[in-house]
Amino acid sequence: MLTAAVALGAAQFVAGITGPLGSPVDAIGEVAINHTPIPLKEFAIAHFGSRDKDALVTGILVVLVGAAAVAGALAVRRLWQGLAVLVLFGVVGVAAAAGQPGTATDVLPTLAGMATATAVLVILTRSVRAAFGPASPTVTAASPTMAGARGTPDVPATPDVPATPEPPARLERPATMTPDGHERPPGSSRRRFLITAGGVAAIAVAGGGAGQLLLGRFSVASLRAAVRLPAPAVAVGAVPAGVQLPVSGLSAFFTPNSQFYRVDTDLVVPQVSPDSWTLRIDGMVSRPVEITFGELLRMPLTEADITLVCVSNVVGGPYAGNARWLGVPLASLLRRAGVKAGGDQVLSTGTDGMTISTPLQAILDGRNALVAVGMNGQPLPVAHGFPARMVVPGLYGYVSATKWLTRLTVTTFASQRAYWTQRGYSAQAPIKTESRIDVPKPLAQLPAGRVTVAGVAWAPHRGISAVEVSVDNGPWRTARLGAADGIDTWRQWMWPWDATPGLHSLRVRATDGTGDTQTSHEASPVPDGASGWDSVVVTIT
Ligand SMILES: Nc1nc2c(c(=O)[nH]1)N[C@H]1C(S)=C(S)[C@@H](COP(=O)(O)O)O[C@H]1N2
Ligand SMILES: [Mo]
Repeated sequence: MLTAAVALGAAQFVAGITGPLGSPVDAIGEVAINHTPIPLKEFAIAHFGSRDKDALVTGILVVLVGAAAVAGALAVRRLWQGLAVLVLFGVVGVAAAAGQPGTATDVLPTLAGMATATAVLVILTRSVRAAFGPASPTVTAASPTMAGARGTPDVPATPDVPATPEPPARLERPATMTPDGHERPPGSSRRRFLITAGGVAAIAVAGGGAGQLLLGRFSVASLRAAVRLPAPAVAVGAVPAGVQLPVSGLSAFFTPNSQFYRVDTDLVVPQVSPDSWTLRIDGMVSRPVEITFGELLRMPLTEADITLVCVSNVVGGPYAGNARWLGVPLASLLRRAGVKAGGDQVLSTGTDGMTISTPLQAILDGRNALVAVGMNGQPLPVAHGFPARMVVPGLYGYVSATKWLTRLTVTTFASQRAYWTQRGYSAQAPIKTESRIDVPKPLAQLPAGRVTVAGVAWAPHRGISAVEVSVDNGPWRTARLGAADGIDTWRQWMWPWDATPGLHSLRVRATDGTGDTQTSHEASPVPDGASGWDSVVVTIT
């Protein structure tokens, strides 16, 4: 286990030099993410929520510690068996790192970890055999100079690294005996083992810590802080009064960036420098173009309030957020490149290798489809796609909201499939009409009398025209709506309930701007989004 720790420490140290994508645990985690069966992914999201990545890394470390324990037990008897397990893990780590969308140097951390671990395993097994093992000809050997040092009891002056194998004649000598035939002071080899082990642990911690510090160099936080966003050419201005209803516990109309849900496949948040970032537009276009961040910021910027929803959001779930975005209309970027006839899909790519397919028609039909650079008055947060991402009203994030955007390819649905489509999700995925009860909380205990039931409802790009609440499966009652800020954002709602003592269930449903009422049909997120009515049960006393 110490060997595994030192392997990770050394790898982390080298990753601090070569870059964050080389960390073997993260690289293996990425492979796991990309190959996780969809039901398991939905399980992880449902049970670990946004801590699913921590759960994955913990799982990998648990497996690693378990395998290391087994490998260590093997190695004490037969070193090659322990080394074989180590090589196996090394090969997996190298393969995982090589498969990442980073650079060729991303395999170096794993190789360095392997090399260090090999040396450490040899040293530790010998030390362990000397300290705890039965007489063994290969482990008690010591050079004459070391034997001299051992003549001084209690002062282990030399490291416990055997320099030369024992001559065959001395094979019978027990482990507790020095080469010149004296009894070794009891405990001294154990002490030496503890010192060696302590040293290895210290190297592991120091390597890991130094790597962590060095990795800070790759952060683009300071570059982000230096970005000055230009004023929009098309501004939305102040939101209508009354978008925010006066209910505590209700989701804020604009989700603060720090509280905005984050969903992506990345264990390591991509750090993309705006200085080297470019956006390439190619495929079925007449003039492929490549645009720098500076050029992007000099184009006329549009402001738009848009609610983003993840397809993995279950009914009543948290993966929806509303923000004021600032960006360049995707349509104008595509027009620059000249879209040729015949294409029906824009395949966008993130620097993390994510691919997302968006219907060309949704980008060109006049809605505020943007390459966004700003979110709620700030440059995009790094975790939300800095320096630039896509935002398209009305479509789930996996078919519209590419973060760390670097390429737009005009193509066809028939010829190319995107990441989640390859994994069983629908290619076409408009956001379903949903409503959520924010207050009261599930299983709340409240005094009888006036209780405010409130929440949010969304049907991006169709708008919300009504929300209704039902108590104990009784008649639907019309809720009061917050003011509408266009059709692309969610809308708050509240309903005053005269609550009587007992156990009650509350349900909510919304009607969108086209007059369609949210379906009661319960669907899980796969393949094109959850549906059904949110409900909470509360106790009134
Ligand atoms: N590059 C990249 N972009 C991505 C993803 C990703 O994994 N990688 N996830 C998508 C999904 S599934 C959603 S729901 C949204 C979430 O955006 P947010 O994290 O800013 O809320 O980003 C989308 N864009
Ligand atoms: Mo998503």
